[in-house]
Amino acid sequence: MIRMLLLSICLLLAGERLSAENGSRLWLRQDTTANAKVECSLLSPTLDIACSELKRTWKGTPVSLELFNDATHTALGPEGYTIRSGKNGITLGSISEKGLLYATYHLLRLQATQQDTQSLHIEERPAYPIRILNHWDNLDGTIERGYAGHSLWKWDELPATLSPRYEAYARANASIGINATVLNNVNASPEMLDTPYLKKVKALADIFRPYNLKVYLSVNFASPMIIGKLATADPLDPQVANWWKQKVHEIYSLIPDFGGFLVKANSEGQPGPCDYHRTHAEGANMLAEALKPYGGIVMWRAFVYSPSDNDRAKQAYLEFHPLDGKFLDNVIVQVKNGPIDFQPREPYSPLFGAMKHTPLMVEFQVTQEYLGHSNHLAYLAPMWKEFFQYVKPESIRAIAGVSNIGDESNWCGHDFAQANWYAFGRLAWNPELSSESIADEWLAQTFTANPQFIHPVEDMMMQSREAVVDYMMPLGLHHIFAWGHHYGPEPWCTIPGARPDWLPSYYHQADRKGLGFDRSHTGSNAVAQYPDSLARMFDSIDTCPEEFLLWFHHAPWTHTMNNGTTLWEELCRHYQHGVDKTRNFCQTWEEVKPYVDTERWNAVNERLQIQTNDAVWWKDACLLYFQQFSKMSFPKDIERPV
Ligand code: GCW
Repeated sequence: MIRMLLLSICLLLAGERLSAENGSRLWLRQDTTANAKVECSLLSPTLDIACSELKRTWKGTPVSLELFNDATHTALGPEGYTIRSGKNGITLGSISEKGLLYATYHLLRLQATQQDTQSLHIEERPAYPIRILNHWDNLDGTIERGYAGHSLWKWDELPATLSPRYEAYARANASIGINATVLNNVNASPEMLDTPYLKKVKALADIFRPYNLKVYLSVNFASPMIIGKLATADPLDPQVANWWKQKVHEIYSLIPDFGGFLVKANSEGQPGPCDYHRTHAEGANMLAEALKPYGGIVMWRAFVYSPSDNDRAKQAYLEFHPLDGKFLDNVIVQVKNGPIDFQPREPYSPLFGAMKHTPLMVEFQVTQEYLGHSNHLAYLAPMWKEFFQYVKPESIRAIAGVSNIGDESNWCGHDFAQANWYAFGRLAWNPELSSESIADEWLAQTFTANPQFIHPVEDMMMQSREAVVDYMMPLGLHHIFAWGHHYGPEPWCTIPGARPDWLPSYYHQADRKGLGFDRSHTGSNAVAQYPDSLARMFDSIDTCPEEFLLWFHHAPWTHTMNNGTTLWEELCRHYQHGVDKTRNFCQTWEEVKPYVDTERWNAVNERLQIQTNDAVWWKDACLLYFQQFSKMSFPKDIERPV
């Protein structure tokens, strides 16, 4: 009787765990009862992880992990590795343990995605040495632009209580090659650098270290005043520089492999060197000098703009281009992929390619601030790949992604938002990978490798970002979001006294004549910030790619589009197309129901319904609003807005 009771309690608990684990296991869901033969003559925390991952999960021939120092492995660098089949099994090789850890996850990925592992000859090295997540997490547990619950970091409990999720987070990152993380919001609270908080950070860094995940912090430029009680934060003041040196020393005494600082300065109300009539370079260099002796770096953000007559799209370039070559060599300038702000589609930021003597890194936004939060399915790899169509991967030094991770059981809110965390890591490792192959990999590991599931769902993922562009802001429209939360449409928004560059009308410029922001030579001339050939292409309304038409031009409503229709008709069709696509997604999801567990199927289905309703909302709101200016009727094949 008692045994029966215990058994049913166990079954109940197991059942519950299974259900709560569904989303929480991310893409790491392989059976862990393998008991493989793994050989590793060395011992270390990192190799322990690699060996136990393999022992539990690998189902093939024996594996040995070996450190090499030959030319091949040296050329692959400390994070690079080889995977080779031989007579006695598979050998994972690297010059460092980090490489062996990444080789381990690579091999397990091959198994999970059902690749042939009979005769392997793999050589890998990451494209960038820094592949970093930026958490916009506040010390009070909230997350700026976060849509998956509260922060993973339980600051109140740290360092005494260590959530198991800290290690799970590090493991997930290691499995996709992410090797660095900024724990706190760029709108940084100065308290982050207080000693009690640094001890909490140390506790996290200790957990992350064996997974090769380095910790960085965002810092508030006025910290010397707010926590150091100095009278100024002027970067050229010796007392200020000294305060930072001591603070950095304290950090490294706790965290010897600390990565460095991320800084948002003189942007959206944050303090910075310009408050003291110093340049961004002077501010960054002062911090860089403090970090230099320890090998630390400064990631200085170029996301700056002020209420001025200048087109906002031009401002980062205008402020940073004159500083080219003025930064110390342990500073990297971090530039958002586009010139405005993570819109569903932007042309690339012209700072890339223009800062010839300054190391740059790109900042992508993984969290969907402008792409339907965690309600909309939007697979972002195609958006990031688009950036690389214009910016050569080898021209940048590192990649950052604004995290979409929170404390919800499935980490990212939407089960498919996990794919964006995954894709960010994979592209940061190798930007040449195709969006399709990353989607396939993720799907096979997260759901099932059955092609009857993968094909339609990969197709849905591949269309999803373009669908969002279509139903939110097609043809180069941008920033017509509702005030503040950036979720729904609000192209009509006017707020007396508000900054013009925070209002949608600033961006869409709709009037009786037409629609779009004139950034050609007849307008703000932002096109001139691009290299000549691109500048010419964007500048002419006839050669500007249609996807950027309203970004660069104020086009007449009757402008003839490539397919012979008018701008107005084409605009209507894009909105309609976006709506149609979301309906198709619901249909696809219905069809693949047999391949997905009920819990995740329902969760995704619910969100697809919301997305479809939202798409109609966007279409109706925008078209009815713009029609007041175009005064043209809706084409026949468009569902009439209500
Ligand atoms: O995208 C905008 C966001 C702000 C954010 C800012 C930035 C962290 O709306 O919430 O602040 O950009 O990137 O600094």
